[in-house]
Amino acid sequence: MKVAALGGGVGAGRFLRGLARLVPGDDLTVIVNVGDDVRVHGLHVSPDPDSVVYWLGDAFDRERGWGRRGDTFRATEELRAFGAPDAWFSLGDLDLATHLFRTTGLADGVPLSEVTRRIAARFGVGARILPVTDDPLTTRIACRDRATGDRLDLHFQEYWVRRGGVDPVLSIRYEHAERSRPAPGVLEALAAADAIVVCPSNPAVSIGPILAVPGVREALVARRERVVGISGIVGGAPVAGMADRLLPALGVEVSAVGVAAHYREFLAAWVIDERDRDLAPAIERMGVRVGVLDTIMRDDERAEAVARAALALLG
Ligand code: FO1
Repeated sequence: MKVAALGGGVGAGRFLRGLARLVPGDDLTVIVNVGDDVRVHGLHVSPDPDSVVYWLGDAFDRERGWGRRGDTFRATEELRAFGAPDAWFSLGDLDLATHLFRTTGLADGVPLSEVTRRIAARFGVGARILPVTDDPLTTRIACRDRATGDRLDLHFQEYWVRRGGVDPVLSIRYEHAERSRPAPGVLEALAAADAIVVCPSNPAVSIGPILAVPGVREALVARRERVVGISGIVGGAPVAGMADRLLPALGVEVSAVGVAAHYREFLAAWVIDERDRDLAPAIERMGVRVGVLDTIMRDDERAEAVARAALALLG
């Protein structure tokens, strides 16, 4: 069985540990968000592709929620002592090696998708990890400075890490998306998949940029009968991350129904948590099949159960 999954960040990583148990090796293709990618100290940092690789390669720091387990931050501390302007973004010492390897590869003309393949191979990841595009694509957040009320236009990482996600969000845009092309293999994986899974990732800043790459949303709509998603919103709040601060800017209600409605154009089935059981009829009225179970993925066994339920909903 061939499966293509769309995602990025912690929600995806946790779930993919379970999905990869059911769909071993390169029968699983993960199409990953690159809108969070950022240049730090001249290095190309790809947080979501790295998260997925570190999760599947069992190297992720689950406690911190980003970066490599057991990492140290001596280089970042030293950069802070220099007063380096980018030192608000912490790069672990081991993680730095990933960014150096990626940046030199890109400078030598190797596409991001190929560098990502090499990084995934180093971590023994069998699944194919594909950045959605090799082209520039950046998530920008327009917001109001919480202190002054001034309008700000920020890179996602400036909004979230540098300023702590406290500024009221006005709008979200995926810069350069309209000029980007799907990376080699993305549309092919979507066309060949027996199942397409939308991970429980942030719809605004993880799934949104993926869908903004021309051709990707259309590919999902064309395969609607094979598309299942898992809600990352449980009981009206995100299980992880900041979706509650961003979804209202897209006009999306922060609930399992709100996100299902946002995806309905390409969604055949939707997995929700048992705490949201009452929402099932409203989702079914949109023509979307619903699976209800405990979706809190405390460990890989739970993640596998959620993945199994999602695939079963497609029949
Ligand atoms: N998140 C933070 O809250 N603070 C950081 O300093 C930080 C550094 C960082 C470095 C590499 C990386 O891959 C991720 C990093 N993150 C950090 C997480 C990241 O900002 C976001 O959580 C993701 O982009 C959202 O998916």
